[in-house]
Amino acid sequence: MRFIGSALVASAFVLGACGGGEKAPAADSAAPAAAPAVAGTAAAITGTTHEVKMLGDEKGYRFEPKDITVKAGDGIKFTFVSGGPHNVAFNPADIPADVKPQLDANMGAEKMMELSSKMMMNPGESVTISFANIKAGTYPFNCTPHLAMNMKGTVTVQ
Ligand SMILES: [Cu+2]
Repeated sequence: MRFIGSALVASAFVLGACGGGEKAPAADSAAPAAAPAVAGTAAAITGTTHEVKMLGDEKGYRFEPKDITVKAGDGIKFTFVSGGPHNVAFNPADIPADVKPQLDANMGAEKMMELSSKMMMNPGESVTISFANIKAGTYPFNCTPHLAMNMKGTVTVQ
């Protein structure tokens, strides 16, 4: 029945479409797609935005400061200073399940994958990560390209 109905609709469309360039949507494509996994919504920074530099020079690859403590609602702006490319990535295995969705949503636009910020290629680029709605704890992070060179840090949320 469904096939016949669609065929009739399609025929009617073809007959009536002389000169019209617009295509009617196929009936079958109107079926809703599978619902996407519900992603967290980024929580806006309500407190202080702290600054962390990302460096690579003769002294090595590093975050400066490498360990930082923030209050609930604060954010951190990570800025590429030298020696990239750099990013900011949390290892999903290090992040508690009840923190992961919110932290992932807070990683900023253009994030590369779960808990990984965009890759920054040039001095002056930055990513700001909100720690709003993140429960108290210490969360280790790293720079993916320089993980093997020990470019690591921690953020402690009070
Ligand atoms: Cu790096």
